[in-house]
Amino acid sequence: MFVDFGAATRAHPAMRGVNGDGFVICRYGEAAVVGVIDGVGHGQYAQRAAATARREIETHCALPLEDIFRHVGRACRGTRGVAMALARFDCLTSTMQFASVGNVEVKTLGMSGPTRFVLRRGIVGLNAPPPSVTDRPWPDAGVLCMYSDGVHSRWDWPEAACIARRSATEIAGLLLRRYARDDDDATILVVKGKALE
Ligand SMILES: [Mn+2]
Repeated sequence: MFVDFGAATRAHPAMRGVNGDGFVICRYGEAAVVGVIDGVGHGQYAQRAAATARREIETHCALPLEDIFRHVGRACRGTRGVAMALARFDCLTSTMQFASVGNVEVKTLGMSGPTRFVLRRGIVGLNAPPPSVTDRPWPDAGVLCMYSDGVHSRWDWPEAACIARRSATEIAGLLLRRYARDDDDATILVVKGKALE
């Protein structure tokens, strides 16, 4: 695979390990779909919503992102719903797609051209509009991070040497330790281009 994927997540410190966040890393063929999911609120009902969403993404990961969102929306109707961001990386074309509904944010490093993505408001499973899907070239030296709102929204990347030395999983763990808030579940997913491996 031409990219390295990794993630770190932990529950709200008062929730005894019951995590209402989740993530998915789903490789198939020469592509992968990755995502961060935040079940509304925290505790067991948030966990149930996030687990429902994760199952739907894994089952339908080869479909277009809009269709995955539709499946998750339908499956999560009986739950509290989720905020969710998904990205697809295509190895054959060196491109990526991104779509998000709710408060999962994204940050990139080393990408050429515009790096802003459309984040739609709403809750998947409740009142969400269809996501707006953005297509971008994916550079060999690109780094992308998706994170739930249990992570402070303003933070700085570690220095380049640190990113080069560590795996995506290690970088996600490092960012989570530095920037997770203590009043919510927190999740960070990191994607690292092959030139950095
Ligand atoms: Mn949250």
